[in-house]
Amino acid sequence: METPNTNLITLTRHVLSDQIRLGAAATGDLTLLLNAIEVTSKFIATNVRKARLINLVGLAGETNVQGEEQKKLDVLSNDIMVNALRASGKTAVLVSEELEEAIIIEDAQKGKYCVVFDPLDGSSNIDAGVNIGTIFGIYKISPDSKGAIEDVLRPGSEMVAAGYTMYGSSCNLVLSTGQGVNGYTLDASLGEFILTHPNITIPTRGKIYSFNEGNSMYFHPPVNAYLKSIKYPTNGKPYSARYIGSMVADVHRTLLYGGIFGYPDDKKSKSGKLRLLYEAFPMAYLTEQAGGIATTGTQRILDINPKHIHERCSVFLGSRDDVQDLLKFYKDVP
Ligand code: AHM
Ligand code: MG
Repeated sequence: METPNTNLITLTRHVLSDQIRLGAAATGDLTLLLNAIEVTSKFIATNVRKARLINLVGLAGETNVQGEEQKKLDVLSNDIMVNALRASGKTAVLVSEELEEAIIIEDAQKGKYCVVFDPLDGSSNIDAGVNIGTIFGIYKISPDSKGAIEDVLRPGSEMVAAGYTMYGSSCNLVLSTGQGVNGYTLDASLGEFILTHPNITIPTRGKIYSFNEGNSMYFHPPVNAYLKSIKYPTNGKPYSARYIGSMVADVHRTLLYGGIFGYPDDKKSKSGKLRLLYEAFPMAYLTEQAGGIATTGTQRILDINPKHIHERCSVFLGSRDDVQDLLKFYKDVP
């Protein structure tokens, strides 16, 4: 029998070792903040797993058999994140997909980081037991700011960290603090995320495309022309289609196996569907850190200057060569 590893690299140990390496510049605040996110991921993971058993499935506002009001999983996930991030004492501004307005943290608990997040992305998949996830991005407030909305209305390239947790057959947390991308798997018996995917790098070319092709009739000409080119190649094999409809799962697969994920703007959804701040930015940040490209088709995603916290944008991301192939169509087909 194999003896257990006694030199486990947990998420906290790994992030701490990075901070120690950075020396005087690091205060440990980011480590503590990430620790709060890690705890929320464990809480959400455990509730996602037993959702059907404890009446977490269904619409918020519905009552269960005991006549108690149910809390939808995404509401619950939002609540735990807001509570844990506020209590960490390391945050100044919070933006959640679930909340219309940003939360400005009161002085007594204020820190210097801003967290933008989608607490439970892909939640329409919950009832079917399909993978869902939490997405987050982290900014540091400007030196002269006390924490204001302007601190998060900044290009994604200014984020200091981004990541996601995927709740699937295993629970995986994927994180970048600006020095590459690492993946950790939750060991439920230990209650710790263990480093299992060090230094994730996207293959330069993949064989998979991931689009909701049901929207083809609305897609702009460059997108349809590109899709045609990979389905009917003049030489070589056509690409395989994989689309889960859960961004975290579709991007996770793209980071590991390569290929291209796309949710473009189209004739119906003029700005696309995905949210810039807490969906597109964190995933674009991770993609670039893993050596890939993330674009709207006409612009690098991380260069966009957000005007509103909930704005949307067109997204294509993945392997360098695949995204460059797509971009050629944007140049050629107006
Ligand atoms: P949500 O934030 O309402 O869950 O929507 C975002 C999700 C993404 O996870 C996924 O990429 C996309 O919506 C799928 O949309 P569609 O069902 O239109 O293909
Ligand atoms: Mg979402």
